[in-house]
Amino acid sequence: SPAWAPPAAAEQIWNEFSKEESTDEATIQKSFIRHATKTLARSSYNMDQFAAYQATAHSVRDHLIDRWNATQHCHSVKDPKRVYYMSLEFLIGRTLDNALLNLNLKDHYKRAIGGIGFTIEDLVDEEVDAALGNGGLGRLAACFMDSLATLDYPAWGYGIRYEYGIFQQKLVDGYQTEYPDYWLTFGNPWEIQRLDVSYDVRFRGYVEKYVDVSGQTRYRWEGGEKVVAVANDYPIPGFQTKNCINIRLWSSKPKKEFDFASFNEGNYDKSVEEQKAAENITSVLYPNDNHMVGKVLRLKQQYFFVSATLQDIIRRFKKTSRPWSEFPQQVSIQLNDTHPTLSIVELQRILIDEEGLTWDEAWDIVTHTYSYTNHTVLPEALEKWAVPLISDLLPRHMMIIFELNLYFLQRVEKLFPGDRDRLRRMSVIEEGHPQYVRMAHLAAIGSHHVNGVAELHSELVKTTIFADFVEFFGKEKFVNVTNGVTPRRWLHQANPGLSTLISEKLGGTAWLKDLSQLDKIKAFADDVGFQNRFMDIKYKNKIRLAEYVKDVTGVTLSPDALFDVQCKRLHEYKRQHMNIFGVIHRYEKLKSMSKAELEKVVPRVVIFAGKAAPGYYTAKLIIKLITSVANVVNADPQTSEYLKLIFIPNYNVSVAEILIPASDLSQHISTAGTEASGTSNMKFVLNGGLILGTVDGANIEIGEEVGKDNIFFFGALTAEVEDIRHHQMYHNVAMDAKLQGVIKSIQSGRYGDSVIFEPLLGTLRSDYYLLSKDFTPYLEAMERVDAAFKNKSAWAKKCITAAASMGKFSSDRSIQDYAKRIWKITPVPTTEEFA
Ligand code: B1N
Repeated sequence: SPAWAPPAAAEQIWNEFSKEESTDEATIQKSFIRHATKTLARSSYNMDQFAAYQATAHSVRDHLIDRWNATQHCHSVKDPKRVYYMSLEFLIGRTLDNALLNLNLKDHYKRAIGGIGFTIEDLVDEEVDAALGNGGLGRLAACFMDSLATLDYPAWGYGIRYEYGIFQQKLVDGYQTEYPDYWLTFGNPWEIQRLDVSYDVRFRGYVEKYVDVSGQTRYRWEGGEKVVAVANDYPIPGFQTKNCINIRLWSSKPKKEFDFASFNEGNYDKSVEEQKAAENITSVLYPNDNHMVGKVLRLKQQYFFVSATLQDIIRRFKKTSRPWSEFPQQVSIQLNDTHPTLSIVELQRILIDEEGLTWDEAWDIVTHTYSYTNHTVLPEALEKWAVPLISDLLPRHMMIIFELNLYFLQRVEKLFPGDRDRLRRMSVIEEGHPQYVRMAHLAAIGSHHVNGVAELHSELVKTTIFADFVEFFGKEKFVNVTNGVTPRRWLHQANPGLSTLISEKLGGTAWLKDLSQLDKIKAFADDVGFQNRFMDIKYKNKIRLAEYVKDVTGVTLSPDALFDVQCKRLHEYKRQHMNIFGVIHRYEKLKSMSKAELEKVVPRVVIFAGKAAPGYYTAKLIIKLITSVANVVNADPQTSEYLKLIFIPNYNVSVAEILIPASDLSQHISTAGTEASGTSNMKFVLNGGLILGTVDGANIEIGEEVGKDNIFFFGALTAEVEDIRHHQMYHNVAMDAKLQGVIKSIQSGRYGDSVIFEPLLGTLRSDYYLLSKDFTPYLEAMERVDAAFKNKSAWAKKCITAAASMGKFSSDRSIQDYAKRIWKITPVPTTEEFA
């Protein structure tokens, strides 16, 4: 149909009412009341706090939508190269407070909502987290969207709208139990359902070979079953810019609402079966972090998401009638790990089967479009899919994978003639019964750049999993982009006290868009007045956390103690068990001390938080050990002044926002070479806490920035780990004596029936993660921490210096790295004429 334009008489009214509403108090109040009464159908006698949150959210959403429309209009007119960030996880957390701060509306809403008789802080707390991710990988995607929006890049996020996010964790008898996270129960004001944006996605079926009019042999994928992907949009506002980008999350719907034939035959079950199967695809997020589980439904999720996303990208590309050869100049697609790798195969399929390009033309476009981020080198996390599984679900894709692998191996053979073992190592196909498709190989072959997420990790990527690929493609293809975090959420929003202090000293909030300016705060590190204010903010944050802990666990904490935090997914490589063994060692030592000795001890609060994958037995046992030790330690009057132990249940983004600003010390103690980057390490230091960590991941670069006096390093180095493992394997190496003492203490039954912990203690026999080797150095590092904490002013100086050194770790810097070196895109500010 021809483009619509309002009739002359309506034009003025259209222009007036489509403009962004003003932000004076009365206008906000009117908008709140309009949404309360019209959108939510509430009246003044049945408004509760949750309804007030919803009304507020809807009124803020109006602002987001205005900016979103302006941004889209601007991008359509200017038609710049865009980046598409494909991720199966976006761990966004709450939106209200973040949107208010990014739109610079917080104070306006505070007053307006206050005037109506609600408190904005209370309303913010009513929101449930959008927990569509497991941990660091998903949260990184969310930080990246904030930076892309803030820096005015023309970008889209694409993912899945899971109906169930990461499970909710409760403790029952000290064990983790999982409950479904049905986060959409009361609707979601932050999403815009786009029933008009939908695509068919095919599964199974068969491949037909035919000869086209020009005599070419071609293939087409036919038959099978189709489901529909429907778009749901999540506007992401930038900080202090009109720019507002979009995360588009797909949900699955049946193609046929209902099988009437079956229904009429009285076969009711069968008639709804298909519908249920279609809806299942986007039902639940797989709760594994750094671990591959080869379930068919997960593969279906991946292809469903890939297919819908590519159709959407191609539709947008085709609007401007450019030739296909210009696709890579208009489109850059970033793969967040290998999870969306089928996208490479799908684009190749579309170009040759549907668009009629030759194989070589198509492959040239594909390999100039994609780039791939690797997030882990742990073997158990690398994705591989059984060939029969792919053949059944995606028969044409399996053909294309074999074909591109053949061409690839022919090129390898040419460069390294006769090197059979090299071909075996580099093949996309792992031979065996069954064969497997190695997704990382596919991603690397189909991408123009592969990046790791911290310096060390990027080196490991080049020397371990992709060593052969570096020799083949050259090292320029393999780059590092160190992760970052958004200072908007992780400082300005989570720690308003510290943000205000910094803005006061730097004369405004510009530093929140250019974190390198933090450097200037170093000048105040020796200033006692500043130290006091800085530590007073920390103290208040510790009180806020203590109140929260009291609320959820009943345990009382003293904010004068050293708050020592380890919050992250439970995993053996992250070594939460080393931490709890250290706590047991400390407790035993306290028990043996005289009163005079005790008085010299630095009181400590050790806090754990994090979820274990539901099927990860050892990780769940570590939680049980922590809670069992906590029960004993917290009830011991002899030590209670000096040691408290807390496991905060259901760790998520909004818990992190309370926890991180309140820590004096945080632990990042993975076995060297295992944690690709870590990102909470950055958040903790940015909030004025120090790190106790191994020489691993981004800890290393943080150490370089803050200086060696302002970080507590310990433990074996990456280069040593393999030798130590080898040595342990073939020699009778005695376990560290102090660790033996800890194990005896557990086996004494002091923390309950020790039989249940035997499988955990058993892992120390082969000790793959080097707990024994690192235990004494770990305890020694702890002693250095205690000694340092005693000198209040010196400690404050360390914290200030460290926090002020964190400029590098803004996700703005990461995004600018990607944009300039990999995506080749430039900012496109949404200018006034579009607003
Ligand atoms: O990605 C983060 C890093 O900071 C962490 O060090 C890294 O462990 C994390 C399969 C993963 N790597 N791999 C995953 C998540 C889900 C899944 O299904 C793997 N997560 C990481 C950001 O770079």
